[in-house]
Amino acid sequence: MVIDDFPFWLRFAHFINLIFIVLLIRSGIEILSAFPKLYWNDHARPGTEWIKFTKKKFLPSFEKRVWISLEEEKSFPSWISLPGHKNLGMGRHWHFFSILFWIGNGVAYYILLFTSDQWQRLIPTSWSIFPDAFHDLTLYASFQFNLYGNPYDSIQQLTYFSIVFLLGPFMIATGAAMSPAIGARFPQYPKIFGGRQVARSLHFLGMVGFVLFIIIHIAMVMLSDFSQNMGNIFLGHATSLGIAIGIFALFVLIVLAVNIWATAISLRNPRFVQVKLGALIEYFRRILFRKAVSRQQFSKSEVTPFFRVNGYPPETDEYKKLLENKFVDWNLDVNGLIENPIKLSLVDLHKLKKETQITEHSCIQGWTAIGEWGGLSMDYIISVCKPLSQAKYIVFHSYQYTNGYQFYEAIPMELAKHPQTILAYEMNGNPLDVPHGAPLRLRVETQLGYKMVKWIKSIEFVSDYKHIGMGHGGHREDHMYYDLGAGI
Ligand SMILES: Nc1nc2c(c(=O)[nH]1)N[C@H]1C(S)=C(S)[C@@H](COP(=O)(O)O)O[C@H]1N2
Ligand SMILES: [Mo]
Repeated sequence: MVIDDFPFWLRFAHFINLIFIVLLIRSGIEILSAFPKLYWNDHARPGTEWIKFTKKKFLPSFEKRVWISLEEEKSFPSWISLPGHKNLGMGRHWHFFSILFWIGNGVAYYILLFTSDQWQRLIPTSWSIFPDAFHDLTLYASFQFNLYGNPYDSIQQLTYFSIVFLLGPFMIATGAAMSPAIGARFPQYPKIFGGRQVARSLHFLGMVGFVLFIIIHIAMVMLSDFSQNMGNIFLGHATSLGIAIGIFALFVLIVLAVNIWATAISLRNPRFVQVKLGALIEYFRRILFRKAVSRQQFSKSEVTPFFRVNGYPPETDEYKKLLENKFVDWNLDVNGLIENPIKLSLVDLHKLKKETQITEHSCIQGWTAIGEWGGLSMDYIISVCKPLSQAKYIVFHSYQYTNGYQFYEAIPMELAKHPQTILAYEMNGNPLDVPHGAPLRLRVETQLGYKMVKWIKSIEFVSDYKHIGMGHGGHREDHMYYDLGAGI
């Protein structure tokens, strides 16, 4: 069966796909660089990775000093990752921005494929495809290519089918399995893959699959009938060698230009990228995750023995004194736009109803750990404080400073009311230790770790976060250009 020329929409979708797949791969490698180790289980114990792209030492013990996961970040060069040089925040913005267009383009392509006769190019209609493919393979092995591109040979059809209908959806499925909001709302979902670290490893292998496909695909386009192929890809029909070379050069130039521009703007003006791409991503994130409430309940046997730490413990005299006195002089100061400002000591907190939960923690860098947390519900604090109607966000201020800036994070009021949003003073049945946030830390189980402020000093109800810090909603948003919403 020979279908007519390649229609415009098919060629256009192929081109859009090319642009965004390259952005996805490069930004994905950037995300990998923030935690360049891959595991087969969610405890992600240092030393048990099946592959790593770093030589840095990292010990699974805090006996001598606290090791923090930011030390595990690796700097990749810009030619391989977008934008390179430890820019996880930027990498994520480009990854999620590109996903929107890649999926949108993919959906349009699927629809047009099946509402026209073009699906016949990709979907095998006879079992003879397998013996045919074997036959083609023997020809390939002797470098006899028969790829006139229209119709595809059996190997092409099987490969394209696998990429379009298997690998593409697989990447979406494994990507979604890494989202803390999805995992919190549907704890069974990541378990389909064997947990978030397996999903992360598979997502990486899928990326390798895409890269190999792209290399072989381009090589085949060049090695078999080059001018016919380039003509089909761009014009819909065969063309001359001169024009084919021109088209190829045009493709390369456009892909290069897009990538150089995206890299340069991310390195020079990350705030611009954060604000612009972030706004679009946030719009979709709200629609998808606004209603996601954490329903996690792992069992005690699933608790992670070595729970990584992020952020060095506070060094201020104020904190050290409190620690020396075992926090008897510490008070949780709750203030801002509320009817009842309160101060609660640790003893007071212990008298209140205790919530416990065993949940999975996802750090934005990529590691996970399962822990049991005990403390009081934020919803209870809210009900006691009686927020004024203007109060829209709750800001958690820490005793800890990083490079001279006080750590804080803001979360929307609705998120604070979720049942598994708690102020924890206990971890795995013991009083919270210093590395993990003593005397009190936040747990917001649908979010990434950076939202969960440790070493809490005060809680402030505000109408907006623009006047706090640099005004982007948290220390990590201000200084590392992380996303405002931390559900993915
Ligand atoms: N004050 C403060 N809180 C913080 C951080 C920090 O650097 N300072 N790091 C955050 C990040 S990025 C993560 S992943 C979690 C880690 O919690 P853990 O150290 O208990 O594992 O704490 C969060 N809370
Ligand atoms: Mo983190």
